[in-house]
Amino acid sequence: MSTHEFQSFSHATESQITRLLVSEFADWFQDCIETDVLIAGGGPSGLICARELARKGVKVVLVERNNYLGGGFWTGGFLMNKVIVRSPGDGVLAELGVPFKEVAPGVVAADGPHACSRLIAAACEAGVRILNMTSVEDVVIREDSRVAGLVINWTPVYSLPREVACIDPVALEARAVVDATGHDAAVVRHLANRGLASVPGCHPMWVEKSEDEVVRRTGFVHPGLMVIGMSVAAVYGLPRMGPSFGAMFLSGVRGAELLLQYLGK
Ligand code: 48F
Repeated sequence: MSTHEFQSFSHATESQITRLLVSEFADWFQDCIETDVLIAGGGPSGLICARELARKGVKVVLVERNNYLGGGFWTGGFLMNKVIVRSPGDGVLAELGVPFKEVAPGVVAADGPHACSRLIAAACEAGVRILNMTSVEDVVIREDSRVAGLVINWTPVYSLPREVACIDPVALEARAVVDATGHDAAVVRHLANRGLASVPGCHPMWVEKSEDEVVRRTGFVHPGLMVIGMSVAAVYGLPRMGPSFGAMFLSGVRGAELLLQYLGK
């Protein structure tokens, strides 16, 4: 794009822009209220799972409490902008078109911001609907104890004093819910608080054991509720893995495969 022959911007008044913003958002949000799959958390596992589902025609809404997506995937660890991925996780980097280099046998390094932005773009391009600045506050439960949705509120609400922000949340319904909130396992914790699940938390670091186990244990932990990524480690008391991301990708992919079966797709 060049500005050599720059002409004025097209006409639009302030009120027109406000109206368009409201109507565009309202129409879009209406379509988020009932979905096939609701994913809590937009880190690497949540994003890849959402992308895999959406590209197969599943309607997916991803709820992320921060303004930005990507979770812990922007930096590889210790504020260093390189991400390490052990094989076979590098297959996902290759598929996303992220440049990487082999730095040890079966171990690759990529640029964090480049890898993370590619992953976010891939999820958007696949059709994932993203609600950022939105926090999961609770779950929706049905008589058969199935998790049938998520209770959400705007994240800024939680920063306000209680006497100022007595603001009720709203709920979204889905055929399946995924906890991809990382170490917090925030969705499963809502069940654990009612004695319906437990979250022992991660055990000390042991990358070689943890990555394999996280992928193996990815799956449903309660009717209607699946865990992927580091939530798996938190729920099963697995060792933490530190700054190695292959298991986050493959857990997300595995979760998507299981969800496709569950949804009969
Ligand atoms: O923590 P996060 O990146 O989880 P992940 O996908 O990947 C873990 C790795 O980044 C790394 C690791 C292994 O390599 O140990 O930590 O399992 O992303 C979790 C996302 O969930 C959001 C949070 O802001 C982050 O972007 N999140 C957490 N709690 C909530 C939430 C909540 N209550 N509501 C909405 N989003």
